[in-house]
Amino acid sequence: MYGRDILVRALEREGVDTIFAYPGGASMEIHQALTRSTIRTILPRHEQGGSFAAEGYARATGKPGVCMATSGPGATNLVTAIADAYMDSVPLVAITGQVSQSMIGRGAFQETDIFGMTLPVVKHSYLITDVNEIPVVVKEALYIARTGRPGPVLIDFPKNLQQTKAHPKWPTAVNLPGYDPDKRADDIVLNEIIGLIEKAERPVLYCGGGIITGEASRELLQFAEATGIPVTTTIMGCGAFPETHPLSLRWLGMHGAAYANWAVNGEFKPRQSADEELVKIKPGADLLLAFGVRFDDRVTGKVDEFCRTGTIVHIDVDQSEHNKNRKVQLAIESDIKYALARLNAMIRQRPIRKKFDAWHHQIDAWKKRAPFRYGMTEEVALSDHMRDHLKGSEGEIILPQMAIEALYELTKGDAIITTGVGQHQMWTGQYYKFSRPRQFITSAGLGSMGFGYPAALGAKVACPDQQVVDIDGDGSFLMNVQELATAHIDKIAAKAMILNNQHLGMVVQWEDNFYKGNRGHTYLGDPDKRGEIYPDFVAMSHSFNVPAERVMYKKDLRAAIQRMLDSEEPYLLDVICPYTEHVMPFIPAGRTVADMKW
Ligand SMILES: Cc1ncc(C[n+]2csc(CCOP(=O)(O)OP(=O)(O)O)c2C)c(N)n1
Ligand SMILES: [Mg+2]
Repeated sequence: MYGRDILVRALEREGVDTIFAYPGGASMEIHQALTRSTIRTILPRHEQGGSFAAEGYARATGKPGVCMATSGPGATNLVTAIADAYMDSVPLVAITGQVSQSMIGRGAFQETDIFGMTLPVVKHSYLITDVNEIPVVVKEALYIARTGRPGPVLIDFPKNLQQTKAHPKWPTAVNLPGYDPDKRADDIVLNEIIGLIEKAERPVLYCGGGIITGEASRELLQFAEATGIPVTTTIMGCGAFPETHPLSLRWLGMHGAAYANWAVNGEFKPRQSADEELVKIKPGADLLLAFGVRFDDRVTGKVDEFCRTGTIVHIDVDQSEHNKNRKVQLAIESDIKYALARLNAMIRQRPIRKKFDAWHHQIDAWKKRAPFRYGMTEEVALSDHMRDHLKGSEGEIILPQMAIEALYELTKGDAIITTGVGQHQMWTGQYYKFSRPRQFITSAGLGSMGFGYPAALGAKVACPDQQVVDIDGDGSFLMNVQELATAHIDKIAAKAMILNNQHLGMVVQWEDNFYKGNRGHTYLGDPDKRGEIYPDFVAMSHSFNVPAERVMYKKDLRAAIQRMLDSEEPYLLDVICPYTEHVMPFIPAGRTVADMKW
């Protein structure tokens, strides 16, 4: 077999059913092999789209997503998704064609050192140097990508080896003596956690994407119910614990629920500047069970003040996260599903007697005081959006939060949702309540605009029977708008609902807060025709043969969303919203819960 065929056969043998691949000189040999394969090859219209789609596939299933590009510019177009997968621990295998071995290092046409370029953002990488290595490399790459803390793996494959013949030997097992992803906490240390719970008055579970990648949601639900400990998640953890559950505190951090931030940090007298002293009104958690999280700055704010007076227990499969951002009292290296299952077994034998009634009472009071909420503001009423687009129909304005709530209701909270990056992303987290893992697919750590629609395509390919909707921003959507072609040609019925505020809304929000509203290139419309919506996403979508419509008035919103949901094809709904809304609550970067606006 030729090297190209061995690679494709190896992928088939590992159960890969889909690859998002864009060809070129250094990878077309492999595309030739793919034409004879059972693997579904999807041609994105930009390698970034293909690699985000592979991430969407991986995030929706937990199986590695696979993408491929040619050398040079094709390979560099994959870098953003590789970095994205690294930040969010997504199993991604990126295959790149490389120039022939004799040309490497000579500045050959379309040569880049993609191996070197991506080194800081991969879990592992390979440059194939011998045609006989291919079966082992492919098996290892997929194994490393999905096990332990998942992440991206690169395979760089020189063209001459694609064209070399060999007799493949298929390995039956991986043999990686230096890599042991199967970490298990011992019972002694888990018992210590039970002791800490027995002693605590105000425990909180702070759970992240690790619960989802570790397939530990069921165990988490059992543990929370058996102990009565309230659960807050990170954005990556949304859906790890049902957000409609009475013990749910929703998500925490910069734009998270005020009550989640108070529960973890305590409630403080609101202060206007960081120079004012911190005055605590009510204490927060005295025990924080941090499971499958990494103490990201968007969660902690000023890290020294994060859960300042609580005892913190950190369980993570990746030891390098322990004491990295926040010093903790007890760090445990373990698979989280294993640890939670053991804890549950111990609790079954010796139930926790504590009830934490006073704590639940306090949390209920906080929840009542500061739910996620929105309404008309003076800024919106006086905005040029009102003047330019809604004159005479002011009462018909569609606020972005309203559109998400309507989508939540009309999908009965059951859709897979992807997003771009910006205000719409935060509001999606707030107004769509996620009840199961892998339902909310969002670029959290890297925050890559352009992620939403291609990720929706990948999720829809993986889960064809589910409704998949990308809730996007106008800026973010435009960054990979070409993927409407992929959707139409490959018949992938992923929907896009654009919350079109004609602005880079999140940057506008920061301009309003920190730069006196001075606009620094954050308007996306046509400054000469402010009364028009620009660009015309509906016309653009029609040019791709994707049905689309625009909705401007509240009275038309629900019916328009329903038409989008009923479509058996991809569909674009352009929802025109004001840009003057701010995402609330808001803790400015590096600040504390005392600085939270809500
Ligand atoms: C690739 C990339 N470039 C720039 C940014 C910085 N950025 C973060 S949010 C944002 C605005 C996004 O605008 P839009 O997609 O319209 O969403 P909105 O905030 O208006 O809802 C920008 C420019 C980013 N996150 N990603
Ligand atoms: Mg916008």
